[in-house]
Amino acid sequence: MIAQNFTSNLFRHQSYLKSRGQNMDKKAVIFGVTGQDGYYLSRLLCDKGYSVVGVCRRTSTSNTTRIDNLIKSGALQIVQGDVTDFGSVYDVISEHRPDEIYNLAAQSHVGTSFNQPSLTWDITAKGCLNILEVIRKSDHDHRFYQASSSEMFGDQYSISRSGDKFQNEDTSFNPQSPYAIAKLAAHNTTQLYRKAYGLHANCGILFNHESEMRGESFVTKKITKYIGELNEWLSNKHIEPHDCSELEDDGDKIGFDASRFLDSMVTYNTFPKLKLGNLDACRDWGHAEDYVRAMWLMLQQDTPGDYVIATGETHTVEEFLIEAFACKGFECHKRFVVQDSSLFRPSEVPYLKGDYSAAKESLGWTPKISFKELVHRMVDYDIKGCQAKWKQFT
Ligand code: NDP
Ligand code: GDR
Repeated sequence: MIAQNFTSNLFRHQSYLKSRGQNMDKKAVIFGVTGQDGYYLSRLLCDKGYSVVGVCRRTSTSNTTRIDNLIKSGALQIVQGDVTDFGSVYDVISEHRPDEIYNLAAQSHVGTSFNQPSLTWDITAKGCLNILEVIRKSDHDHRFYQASSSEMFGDQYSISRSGDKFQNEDTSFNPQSPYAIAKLAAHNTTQLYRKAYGLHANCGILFNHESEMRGESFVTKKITKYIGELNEWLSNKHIEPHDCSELEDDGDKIGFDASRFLDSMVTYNTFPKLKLGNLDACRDWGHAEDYVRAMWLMLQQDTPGDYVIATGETHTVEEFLIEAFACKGFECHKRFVVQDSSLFRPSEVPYLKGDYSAAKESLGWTPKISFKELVHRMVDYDIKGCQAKWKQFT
């Protein structure tokens, strides 16, 4: 049965490529295809006519929500595998013999890495080593992309002549979390395999990038999803975001006395506040759609290398909050947000702002989506998503 499904999916995949009149010459394998970047990268490569194979780990419930449409259309072929399992990595690469391999697989949540350091190491560091070892032993020329991270800089930055603080390819690393340590190990291993074995192995040192498809535990998505839900709650009570004067502060909730408006048994309504940790951290936030283009560009170069991918702008978490709440016309975010000490990290990365000059010069890459547009796209998406969900129940 599994073999039958596999064959029919493969057939659909090949028919899809033929129907688009595109060549099936270039093949890519993506580890971490079910994540945010996996979605945007597989879309990009399918559009470019690649034959794309995505590697998914086995889970008890489906983890392919983001890529279901690509799978159904036959554009993306899925195979099972796990980067921590050398045998499955070997099987995927030796069977498909891809020209390009993208390693996006990671336990990618920095906060979680403090609670699950060992798992984070196995996936984020050793997973990369497993892939590189298979590439090294293969008789096929594979180009490799490793998803390195600005978290590796930790508390380090360079200073320009005008006193501006930034990070680029020459800034030193000082990781501040088990996640960042694992990423730095994978980064160093990729560089070693390039130097020692001549592999076309590349590291994209990507700064934070977000999108409508961002995982729900990252701070940006937490904020925009909350705004979507809050907006729905208020509109059901006929309260305008720009006039929330009737709302009462009720500790970690906001309250609303509905007795004057509603013919209902329930006269006092509450809605939870948004719980956040550190609001002072500065991040350089871009859009994932721009960043996956940079990954692909790196693998098209004759010479492999490492590149900082960023926007060159930095904002605090609080500035993100202000921009996001302003999108819907809220007068202020403060009455809806409460700080929760359990969400502060044991050690924090205080300031990130990337200088992407090298990527601009060598890859011709620049970001197209601004901070403001990123925030607006995420808020709009979550507002529409919450409205649609509410309609299902009414
Ligand atoms: P996500 O957390 O959205 O995606 C991570 C992916 O890794 C998921 O597909 C996940 O699968 C997969 N994965 C986890 N464990 C394993 C495993 N053992 N074997 C195979 N696959 C596994 O991350 P993003 O898409 O945001 O990021 C992509 C990569 O880029 C990550 O490596 C991240 O650390 C790195 N990065 C991200 C940045 C960002 O701002 N987004 C910035 C810099 C680097 P599942 O769905 O089953 O959980
Ligand atoms: P980060 O992203 O740690 O930079 O890693 P995240 O969105 O988790 O945190 C950004 C900043 O916001 C602060 N913060 C909170 N963070 C979360 N998740 N939840 C909260 O409630 C909260 N409140 C405040 C954090 O302390 C931090 O300062 C992301 C991931 O995608 C990594 O995989 C990637 O490598 C880096 O970006 C670059």
